[in-house]
This record gives sequence, C-alpha cells and structure tokens, in this order.
Amino acid sequence: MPEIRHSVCALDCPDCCALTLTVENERATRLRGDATHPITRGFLCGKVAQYLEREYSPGRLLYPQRRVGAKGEGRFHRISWDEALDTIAGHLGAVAAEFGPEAILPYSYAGTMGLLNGEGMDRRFFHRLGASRLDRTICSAAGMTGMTQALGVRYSTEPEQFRHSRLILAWGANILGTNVHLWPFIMEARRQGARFYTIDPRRNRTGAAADKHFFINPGSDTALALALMHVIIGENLYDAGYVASYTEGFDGLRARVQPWTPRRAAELTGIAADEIAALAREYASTRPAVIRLNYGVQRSERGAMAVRTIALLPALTGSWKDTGGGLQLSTSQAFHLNRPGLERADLQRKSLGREARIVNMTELGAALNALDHPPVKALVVYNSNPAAIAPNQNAVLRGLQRDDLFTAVLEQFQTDTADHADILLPATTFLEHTDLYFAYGHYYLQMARPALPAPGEAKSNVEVFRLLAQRMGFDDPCFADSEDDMIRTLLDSPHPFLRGITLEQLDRDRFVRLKISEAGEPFLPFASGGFGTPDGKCHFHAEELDYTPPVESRHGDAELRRKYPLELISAKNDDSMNSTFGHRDAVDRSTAELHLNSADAASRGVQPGDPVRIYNARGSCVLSAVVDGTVLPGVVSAPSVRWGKRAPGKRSVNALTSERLTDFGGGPTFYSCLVQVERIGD
Ligand SMILES: Nc1nc2c(c(=O)[nH]1)N[C@H]1C(S)=C(S)[C@@H](COP(=O)(O)OP(=O)(O)OC[C@H]3O[C@@H](n4cnc5c(=O)[nH]c(N)nc54)[C@H](O)[C@@H]3O)O[C@H]1N2
Ligand SMILES: Nc1nc2c(c(=O)[nH]1)N[C@H]1C(S)=C(S)[C@@H](COP(=O)(O)OP(=O)(O)OC[C@H]3O[C@@H](n4cnc5c(=O)[nH]c(N)nc54)[C@H](O)[C@@H]3O)O[C@H]1N2
Ligand code: SF4
Ligand SMILES: [Mo]
Repeated sequence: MPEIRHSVCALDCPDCCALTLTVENERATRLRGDATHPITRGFLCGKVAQYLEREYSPGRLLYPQRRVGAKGEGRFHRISWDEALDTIAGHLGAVAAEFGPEAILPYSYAGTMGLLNGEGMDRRFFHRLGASRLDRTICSAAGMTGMTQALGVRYSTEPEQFRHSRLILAWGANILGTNVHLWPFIMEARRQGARFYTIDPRRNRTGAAADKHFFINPGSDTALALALMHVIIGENLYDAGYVASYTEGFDGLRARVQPWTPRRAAELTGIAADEIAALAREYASTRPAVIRLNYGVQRSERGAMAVRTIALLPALTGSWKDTGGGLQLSTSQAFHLNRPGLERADLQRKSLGREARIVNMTELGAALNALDHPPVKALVVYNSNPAAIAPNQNAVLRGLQRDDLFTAVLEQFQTDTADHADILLPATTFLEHTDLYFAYGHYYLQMARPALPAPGEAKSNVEVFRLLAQRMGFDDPCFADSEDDMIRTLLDSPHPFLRGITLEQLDRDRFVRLKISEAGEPFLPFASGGFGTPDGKCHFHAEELDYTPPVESRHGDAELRRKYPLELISAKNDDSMNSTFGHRDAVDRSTAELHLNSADAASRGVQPGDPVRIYNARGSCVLSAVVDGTVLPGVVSAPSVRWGKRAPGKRSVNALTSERLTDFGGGPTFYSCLVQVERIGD
C-alpha cells in the first residue's frame, strides 16, 4: 500500500518547501509540494520536482572510500567505516599535535539548510578540537551587513503580504528562478492591477515576465537608490509624518542626496534620467509598494552599501506602515533559536584556552596556499563543493592538490571537491535524516524526520561528527546528544517569536508560524518604529552613504578594462542549485552557456553556438555562445555553477572570479568580474 510521508526541502533556497512523498516498500514513487503549507502551496520548482532522480541516482556515494589515484583524478577504493574514521581521527590528531589544532580547517556551507546537519554536531566537534573557525561569507555576508546597518535587524515583509501590493520592484531578484514560491503572491497582486518591475543587468526569465525591465550596469545600484532619494525628497514625495516619528538624520540625508541627480545616476547606472525620475515618483506615490531585494545586488564590490541604501527607501516613503509595503531580503534573523547551545563555541576554551582564528571561506585559495602560523594542514569539507563554487578556482585547486594537505570530504556525489579527498564519506540526503529548518523567505519553522532509508552505508553529518568525537576521545555530554536533544536545545529560547513552540508540536504539525503577530494578522515590524536600534528609529547615517564604482567595472580601473572590457555576471542557473545538480546533463548544458549581446558577438566574429574562450589574468574557461538579448553590450552572463570536471580544461567560471572582498561584511564579489571573450578555432 502506498504511504504518504513528509519532509522539507533542505536546499539553499528562500522558499524552504514542505514536501509530500508517496512511498511504496520503502521506495519513493512521487514527490510533491505540500498543499497545506501556506507558502509551498502544493507545487515545487523544476529542479526539486525531479529530486527523486538525485535520490536514486547511480551517482550516489554509498560507501567510505580511500583515494588511490592522484588528487583530482577521482580514483578511489572502498574501505570500512572503522578504517575511514580511524584514518581521519589519526590525521586530525597528528596535525593538531604537530602544528596546533588551528592547522585544521572545516569548510562547509548550505548544501543542507538543516540546522543539525549544517551547524550542529559539526560545530561542536570543531570547537572542541580547537580548529580554525570558518567565516561563512560566501553567499550573503555583504547583504546581511547592509541590512543591519540600515535597519538594525534582518527580517521584514512577509511573502504572503506581497498579494496586497500595488507596485512590486524585484531588485536583483530572479524570482521565477530562485524564489518561485513568491510568484503566486505577485500574480495575485497583478491580477488586481499591481505593476511588477525588475532591476537587473540581465533580462532573465523574471525580467521577461515584468511590466517593465530596467537594465542596470552591474554594481551601480547605490547610485540608483541615491538618485531615487534625490527625487523623492526634492519633490516632497516622502512621508513627512513617518520620517518625523520613526527616523533619525533626515536633514543630513536631504543634503547628502542633493548632488545625486538622476542625470548623475544615469551615467553610472545606464538607466535614462527621466526613467529614474519617473520610477522615483511612481514608487513614492503608489501605496502599498514593496521591494523584493535579493542577493544579486550584493555580490559586487559595493554590495553592502547597495543593500544598505536600498533598504532605507521604505523608511523615506513610510511604506513600512502598509500591509503589502516595505521590503524583503531575508527573514532568517526572526528565527531566534538557541544557536549558542547548539554550536557550543564555549568548547574552544577546553582545547585552546581562547577563541580560534577565523578564516574567510571566500578566501579559500589564499588560505590553502599562503596562510601561515599555522598553515592549513587538514581540511574537512561537508555541505559544500569549494572546488567548483569558490572564487579564484585555480588557486583553490592548487591548494586542494597539495600533497601535504590531508582532506576529508563528506558528500552525496562525486564532485570536483570529492575528487581531491584523501578519505571520502557517503552522506545522507535530507530525505534520509532528521533536521530542524528555519527559512530565509518566510516565517515558518519546520521539522523533518527521515522519510526514506539511507542507501548503502551513507550516514548523516550529525552521526559522522558524533563518531569522530568518540574517536578523538571527546567525552563532553553534548557529543552523546540525540537529534531530538539538539532540537530541544534549539527551541530553548526566551524570544517571544518562539513562545510555546515545542518538538512535540513540530512533530505533529511539521510547520509552525513564528509568533510574529496574532494569527491572521500581518507582520508589520516597523509600522511604528521597532527598528533594531537603541531608540527604535531608522537611522539614515547619511554621512556614511556613498558610491564609488567597483574596480572591476566599466567605470572602474581603466587599465584593467582595456584588457578585459566585458563585465561577467555568473548568476544562478534557473534549473539547478549552485553546483548541487552538476551531475545532470541538462544542467551541465545550461551552465555551459555564455550569453552575450549581438554587438559583442559580432565584433568578435562569434556566432550563436560557437565555443568561446573567456579569460582574464586569473584564468580562463570555455563556454558556448548564446546571443539572445538578455544582456546589453558590455555585459556577459554565464548561468552557474558548473562542475569544472565536466568542462573543457576542467575549469568553470570561477576560474575567472576573484577573491576580492565586498566593501563591508567580507563577502565575495562574484559579479564584479572583468573578462575578455574570444572565438575559438580561428
Ligand atoms: N534555481 C536556483 N535557485 C537558487 C539558487 C540556484 O543556484 N539556482 N541558489 C540559491 C542561493 S545559494 C541563493 S543565495 C539565492 C540567490 O537568489 P538571487 O539573489 O535571486 O540570485 P542571483 O542569481 O545571485 O541574483 C539575482 C539577480 O541579480 C542580478 N544581478 C547581478 N548583479 C547585479 C547588480 O549589480 N545589480 C542588480 N540590480 N542585479 C544584479 C543577476 O543578474 C540575477 O538575475 O538563490 C537560491 N536559489
Ligand atoms: N560564480 C559563482 N559562484 C558562486 C555563486 C554564483 O552565483 N556564481 N553563488 C555563491 C553562493 S550564493 C553560494 S551559497 C555558494 C554555494 O556553494 P555550496 O554551499 O558549496 O553549494 P553547492 O554547490 O550546492 O554544494 C553543496 C554540496 O553539499 C552537498 N550536500 C547536500 N546535503 C548534504 C548533507 O546533508 N551532507 C553532506 N555532507 N553534503 C551535503 C551536495 O551534494 C553538494 O555537492 O556558491 C557560491 N558560488
Ligand atoms: S529548491 Fe526552493 S523552491 Fe525548490 S523545492 Fe526546494 S525550497 Fe522549494
Ligand atoms: Mo547563496
């Protein structure tokens, strides 16, 4: 008899969908979106609708293995779990004894968003070991910093409220590709007459579906936001009442944006001055108006400032008062779980007597090749595929190929990173283990139990780090915690948003809305102040607002631009998830494309379908030319992230991207990247 089971999609996506599985004889035959979940609403994105392909793929890793070929070659032999764990524990112990435990570096990101498998037993283990701490900047560090600078907190408009909006701006947000469960709310608003605009250097699928698309030069969003403020203030379109009651520093802001005329911004952004002025008027005079800001704007050198400046706009127009107004970047900070209790940073005192050093994950290439006192001698990778996704790929691969580096990798598939492992461990998928999930695109806390048996000898990250802790002789009681113990710890929080939420309730209901407002009432966090500042007001801090173009941009370093005249954007591929589905042929094909404008193609003699070499001083890769009007002259776009090993020369676009960090927050600058393109085969 088929049975219905439930799970939660653990991929790094704002939607954090609730899933329904049909299971027969312990094998899933169908996977759907949960129809009762208020955001999932019964449908899935294209990539996860096919997740059972991944679950049952012949490419799944099933047994622990030891490398027998050269690093990167991908040849391995099966070994037992005992041998694998003893080998890892032996190497970690030896490295700690010879170089100090900070010579060990964990490397992980959001392969799973589950808290237990993503930042639970692993953190406890590395803290107790005294390993270097990883600063997990690779995705959102700049944007989180910008939001905090602007609002003092990092949560805001609920997705459900978008249905009440009259004007929706998707700003650096590819909603149809990366956040598709917001779309029905936008469509509901549009059916009632709302307009939907996109601001993006690419006219992606979302832009093509918009009422109006604004092509903006990469990394110039701050200039646009400042000019919008110039018009809104100059034409008295701001909400004087809101500004007087709930903001601080308005006079300074007025003076600061005075020189930011639409004309000046037009030169920097590429958007015509009259269009900027018209957008400002429409945004300020339409109620409610909402901005869906996504992380696209903050993967550039001025990313934090861009987010900060844009996030100040609703305070100027008073849009925070309106149901269906405001702005959304992330909802994550509202999940005030007891993370210190989960992660146990205090355990560092036992090993080191102090806090361990911090290594920025965006600078992995530098860390593996140039870090000293101590150098990185052991690397443990899980929930991430740095050989493909980290910038400056040539440096990263050089580091991973070091003979004196011991590398352990916990993976579901034979990724580029897995190819470089000394010991490779098979990991479970989110359908196979217990976890607790926050979300960054809505306000429902969710829990999932294993819905399917783990194949072969695959183990969860929680279990692997529990076993490694035993091997290392760590007898602190927290290493014996069960998954349920860890969830109870997380829920043990005094914050009112979590009031009364229990493991038993999550087990029964699977998803629970945070106590952010009364049931049925919209969450309007800043309707009357409530910002995360001592006085609860939004502080403009106008003296800190500023814009200079990224070094790697059309208005940046002129010398560099002469050699590398094109701005490369390697944004998310619609039908994959970073490098997670890189094993799929269809994904490999779409991430092998370089989209260019017809003018840039013609001047290089490039025809659609031609293989092209794309290069700069850091490296090169080969892609296939597509000329489809999605970008203007001067911009090229490569949907990402491809598995390098499937590409000619074994390199993906991250051979081109740099380790330069953002203005604030230490984030990556994937989308500030100058390149040249040439036809191959002349
Ligand atoms: N299908 C799919 N969904 C995903 C992912 C995926 O790989 N594929 N990845 C997940 C992850 S890890 C994340 S962080 C989220 C990210 O979700 P998004 O932030 O929506 O994704 P991005 O593709 O990085 O950027 C969005 C848009 O910003 C544009 N952009 C780039 N530079 C600029 C700029 O300077 N200014 C402006 N205005 N726009 C710019 C890009 O062209 C892109 O269309 O998506 C998640 N969901
Ligand atoms: N050029 C370019 N580079 C980028 C980006 C871009 O837009 N352009 N985006 C950046 C961003 S926003 C992000 S977030 C990063 C993402 O970088 P990563 O977090 O490394 O994401 P993925 O490439 O999806 O790799 C996640 C890996 O975790 C594995 N995994 C999943 N679940 C589990 C589990 O439970 N246990 C274990 N052990 N493994 C698991 C998957 O099999 C997969 O190989 O990439 C960044 N790199
Ligand atoms: S990737 Fe996002 S949209 Fe797709 S199923 Fe997972 S949470 Fe939902
Ligand atoms: Mo991300």
